[in-house]
Amino acid sequence: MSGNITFTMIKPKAIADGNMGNIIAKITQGGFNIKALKLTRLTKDQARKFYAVHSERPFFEGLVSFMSSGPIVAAILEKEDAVLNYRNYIGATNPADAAAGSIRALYGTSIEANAVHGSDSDENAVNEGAFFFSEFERF
Ligand code: IDP
Ligand code: MG
Repeated sequence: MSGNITFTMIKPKAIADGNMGNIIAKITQGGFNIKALKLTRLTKDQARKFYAVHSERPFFEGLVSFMSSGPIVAAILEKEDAVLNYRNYIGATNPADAAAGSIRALYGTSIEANAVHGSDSDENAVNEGAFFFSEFERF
C-alpha cells in the first residue's frame, strides 16, 4: 500500500527567479495538502547529507553548491499515493523532458536547477520530512 505523504523542496534558482509563490500555488492546485512548510537555507554539509545517495555521481559537488547557494522552501505534502502523484506532477528530472504544464517544465531552467525536489519512495519521504521538521518521525 502506498503512503499519503511526500516531501518537496523549492530549489534556490526557482526562488531567486521569483517563483516561490507560483510554485506553492501550483502545488495546492494539484490537490496536495501542505502539512508543513518553511523557508530555510541549507549549509553545504546539510546539502551533502540530504543528497548523500548521489555522492559518487559526477554532478554531486555542483549540486551541493547549488542547493546551498540561497534560500529554499521545504514542505511536507499530503495526497493519496503522494510520492507517485507528485513525481508525475513535477515532471522528469530534466525540464527539457518534463511534460508540458508540469512544475519542472514551467519553472525549471536546467537539469540541475529543475525547480523542485520530490521524494522517490515512502520511506525517503518520511526521512526527508524529518530532516527538516522535527515533529515528523523517521522510519
Ligand atoms: P530527481 O530529483 O528527479 O529524483 P535525481 O536523479 O535523484 O533526480 O537527482 C537529484 C538531483 O540532482 C536532480 O533533481 C537535479 O537537481 C540534480 N541532477 C540530476 N542529474 C543531474 C545531472 O546530470 N547534472 C546536474 N545535476 C543533476
Ligand atoms: Mg531523486
